[in-house]
Amino acid sequence: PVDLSGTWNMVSNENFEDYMLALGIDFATRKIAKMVKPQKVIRQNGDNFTIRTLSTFRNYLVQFKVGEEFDEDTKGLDNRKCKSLVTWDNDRLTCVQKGEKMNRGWTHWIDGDELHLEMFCEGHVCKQRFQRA
Ligand code: RET
Repeated sequence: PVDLSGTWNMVSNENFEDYMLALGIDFATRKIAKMVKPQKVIRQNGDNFTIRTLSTFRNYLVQFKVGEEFDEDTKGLDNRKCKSLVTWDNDRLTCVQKGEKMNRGWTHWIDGDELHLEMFCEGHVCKQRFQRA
């Protein structure tokens, strides 16, 4: 079974600016956000997840149970409300974030010793990779 748990440091970040633009994130936030190298701290306990995105600028926390839709408030990012649902798509942890923005979500998977994260919104895709801290 896949275990995403751990502390992960970002090693690459492609197209983040585009993704943030698609979300309508303001200029000042984008300028700072693209400079930071966030750390992911993931706690996986059966179907229960806590995912922390930590940076010197701002943090983001999301907690959910796989297969159970939840209300997500993207506070500090684009400040929207979504109905989010996370499921396993084979070995990929995949989230659909239903709301004002079309085709919005993300997927996490492990390849070798790296954690991959793709985040998408309205046709824009940001690709991030992380290595264990
Ligand atoms: C930071 C810094 C402040 C501004 C923005 C950020 C973006 C965070 C993102 C987090 C995504 C988290 C996910 C969690 C679930 O797995 C780095 C907090 C815009 C996009 C996908």
